[in-house]
Order: sequence, then C-alpha cells, then structure tokens
Amino acid sequence: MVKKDSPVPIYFQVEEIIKESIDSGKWKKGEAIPSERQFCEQYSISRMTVRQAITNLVNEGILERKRGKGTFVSAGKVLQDLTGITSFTEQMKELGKSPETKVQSFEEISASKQAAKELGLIQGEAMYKIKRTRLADGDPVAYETTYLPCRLFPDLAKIHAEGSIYDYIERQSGMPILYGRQEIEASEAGKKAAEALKIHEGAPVLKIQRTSYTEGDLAVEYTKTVYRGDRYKYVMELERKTSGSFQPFT
Ligand code: 16G
Repeated sequence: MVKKDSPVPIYFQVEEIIKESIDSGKWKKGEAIPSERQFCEQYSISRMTVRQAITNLVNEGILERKRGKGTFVSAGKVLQDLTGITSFTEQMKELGKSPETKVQSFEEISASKQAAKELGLIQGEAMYKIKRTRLADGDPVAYETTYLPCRLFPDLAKIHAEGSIYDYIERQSGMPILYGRQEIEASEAGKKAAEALKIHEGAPVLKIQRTSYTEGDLAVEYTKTVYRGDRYKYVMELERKTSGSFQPFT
C-alpha cells in the first residue's frame, strides 16, 4: 500500500511495490506489468508519479518498455565471468540458458591489415570471415564477426559455425585454446548489429575484441563481438597487483 503521509517519496514506494511483486514471483521475467492507468487507480496516485517509478526501474534494467505493447519485467542480464576463456556456447550453458546461432554469412577473404596482425598472417593471406547472431533462450544477445586462418582449418564449413567454433577448433582440429587477449569498450550499435540484435541503431552496446591462442602462441581466432548493452553484464574478480606491474593505457 502507498502511504501518502510518509516522508518516503510516493514514486519510491511504488518502485518498492513493483520490485516486491517481481521478487515474490507474482510478476515473472518477460511478463507484462499492469498499465500506468491501473497503477493510478489502484493506489490513487498521479500518472506522473507512476511514470517516474517505472522510468527509474527501466533505467535500472528491472523493467523494459516495449513500444506499443506496454511495460514488461526485464528478461535480466546475462552475467559473464571474465576470468576464464570460454565460448559463447559454454557461457550460456553455465547460465542454464539454451544457446542458438544464426550464421549470417560465411566467406573466405584475404586478410585485412588488422586481422592479419591479430592472427599473425601475411596481409592478403586467406582467412574465414563469419558473421553470426548468438541467441540465449531465443533472444539475440550478441552479434559476432569471427576471423580464422584458412591455413589452420582447411575443412571448416558453415555447418561448424552453426554450432560452437571453439568446439570445432579444440575437438575436431585438436588445438586446445589456452589463453586469449581481449579489449572491451562501450559503443553504439551500427545498422547491421542493430538489426541482428533487434535494437535501435545507436543503442548502447558493449564491444569486445578477442584473440585466442593455442600452443606455441599461435592465434586461432580473432572475434569482434557486439553485446546488447541491456542484456550483458560483466563480472570480474580482481587480484591486487604489486606496483610496477600495472600496464598503462596505450
Ligand atoms: C565468445 C567469444 C568469442 C568466440 C566465441 C566462440 C567473448 C567475448 N567472445 O563469444 O571470441 O569466438 O565465444 O563461441 O566471450 P562458440 O564456441 O559458441 O562458437
């Protein structure tokens, strides 16, 4: 119930009521919550107050507005652990989500300067360029462009990209992925990523570029991943480093 004589602002009380309804399981992930009008009537409060409460919860990622459809309990963010090198397929399985992949394109191209550098190829050498949309429980969460040297994987085909590429590299090619190096930055969705991820062009995204290595410091893949900003959250466990080991930004 909303207490109008309480020093706690009414919008805040409404936020707490909504959160409680979600925590208690009354409103489940992905379900619509009552309309603003229903809140106004039920608690005899103004539409502006309800709107403020809902906007705050949308900003916190607890609720989601869908144009023309209403407000829904957010599906929640995928929480990714940054400490180990895992594949998308493994990450989703660990989270109890079902991974799915749509291969947008699969081609053999000549290595560009940057990809050649990342993969240790001679500029112009043949490499695969694979574009994929990655889904979690049917929701698109990531859009990836992966480059792999053709020389290392002469038999790689589109069908392998429909499953786990790490699985292909490790099991079929027998090259264990031992470590990686990745860069993370905040960015805005470009046209193609926006289409694949079902978000607006310019919406906030998280961009990660990873190069993975096998034995002998051999680079096996270079992947640029664009994650939906509202669906991804990174967790990192940090170890205190002794002074002198800090690498300044380049
Ligand atoms: C992850 C990796 C990506 C890798 C992919 C393989 C990050 C930031 N990126 O998305 O580099 O290519 O997994 O996934 O985690 P797969 O084995 O399921 O195809």
